Formats: sequence, structure tokens, C-alpha cells
Amino acid sequence: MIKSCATIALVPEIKVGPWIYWDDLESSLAHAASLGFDAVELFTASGDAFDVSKTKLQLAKFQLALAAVGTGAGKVIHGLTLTDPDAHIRKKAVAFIEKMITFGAAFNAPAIIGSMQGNVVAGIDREQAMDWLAFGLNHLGKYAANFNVPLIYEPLNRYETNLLNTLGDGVDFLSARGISNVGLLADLFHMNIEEVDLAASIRAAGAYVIHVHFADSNRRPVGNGHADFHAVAQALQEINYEGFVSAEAFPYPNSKDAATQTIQSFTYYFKQ
Ligand code: LER
Ligand code: MN
Repeated sequence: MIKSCATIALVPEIKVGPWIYWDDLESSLAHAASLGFDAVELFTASGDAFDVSKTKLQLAKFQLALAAVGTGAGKVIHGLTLTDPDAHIRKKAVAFIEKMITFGAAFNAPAIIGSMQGNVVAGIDREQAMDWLAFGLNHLGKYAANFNVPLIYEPLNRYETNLLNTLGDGVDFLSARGISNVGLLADLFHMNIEEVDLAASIRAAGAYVIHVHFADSNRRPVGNGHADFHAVAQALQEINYEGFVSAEAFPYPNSKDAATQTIQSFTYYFKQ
């Protein structure tokens, strides 16, 4: 069964990003629960920004699961990426993500590597950057396996990374490099920019797809743009996707209406 999820960003530095909620945890959980969401996805400043036991109690109070934890703060706040030319910074990026994996694993939730993958920067060979990415994903995939959670790698659109932009690129890279315990995030906003056919890409990636970011073509909540979600929903069903469809969308026109629009679209596409 495909499950609904809403994003909550708890990092002031990324307040303007594509998150349904960005206020405080308790009121966001209360609102998501009132609409019947199954889970939330959290963006925190670090792996130790929130107390595990307290957060467990809060999630239990609202009967919400934690679907995944985002690591973007590592780049936005600390400038850390897995492909930085400086070995010291790459090491700090790995350590930051390890802490986030540990935090998420306490809830059975995998960590997502999105913007922390970085870019091939000027003066660095592409092969070199891809080797650094492979090293990071391989190490962190094994680290996550110790906690019985996978690691999620997210191909991003060309304006955010020049490493890997499509699900197909992700599948080829993970398989060619023999990287295990790492799956892919199908972010429908990035895919709408990069893929030839969203549904066909999802079908081709198959079991590699372990998380979905649910947003329309303009990154507003689904229903506010022009992407074809009938085809996407059918493709996810065909690959027997059983994970979360997580709204990583702008709080348009505001958080509450964005959450309501999302759950209505989720129900329409995945519950009928
Ligand atoms: C992260 O999930 C993502 O999609 C990036 O575009 C963050 O801005
Ligand atoms: Mn995303």
C-alpha cells in the first residue's frame, strides 16, 4: 500500500524551500494528523538537533510515522558535500550524514542524500567527482545497513547538480559501481524537468525506487500544475511501490491549504 507523507522543515536557513510545513514540529504534526497523513518527512539542522525519545513520543501522540530524514542542512548550513575537492570537507560530509542516518534509524526511517551530493566543480575531472560520489554512497549505504535501513540517493535537476539528473542515470551508476543498500528517490519535480517520460522512467527503475517526492510541475502541491499523475500513479502501482509519496512542495498558497490539496490529490490518485 502506498502511503501519504508531508514534509516538515525545522531549519530556519531553508525556510523558503519546498516544504509543506516549516513552523514548529508539534503544530505541523497536529495538522498533518488531522488530515489523515500516514507520515512526515523531517529536515533538521543535524542528526542531533532533536531528542529521539521526545520526538518518538510526539509522533506516537499523533500516530504518524517518520518516513525519511533529509540531509540538505549539511550543505545549506555547513557547505558540506560528498564531492568537495577538499578531502577534509568530504570527510565532514560523510560524518554529518552518518549522524543523520543514526537519527533516522531510531525511527526506522532512511536518510536522503540530495543536495549533499554536490557538483563537479571547475578544475575537477568528472571521473574524479564520480569516484568521490561512489565512495560516499558506498560507505554510507554500508553504514545504514548496520541499522537495517536503506540509504536514499536523489537525482536532482540540472540546475541543482551536474552529477546525475535522471532515475536511469542513478540506476546505471549504482549498478556499475556495485553500490548496495542504496535506492533512488523519484522526485517528480526534478523528473518533470529531466525525464522524457515520468511513468516510463519509474517503470524502468523498478525496485530501485524507494521514495517519492510528490509535487506538481511547478513544485506546487499536486493539482496546481500540469504533470500527468494518472500515468505516474499507474507506474508506481505496476512496480509494486509500497513506500511513501511525500509532498516536497511549496507551501502554496500556505501550509494548511498545501497540505489539504496534497491529501486530496493523494486520495484521488492512490486510494481509488
Ligand atoms: C531535496 O529533496 C530536493 O529535492 C532538493 O531540490 C532540495 O532543494
Ligand atoms: Mn526532493
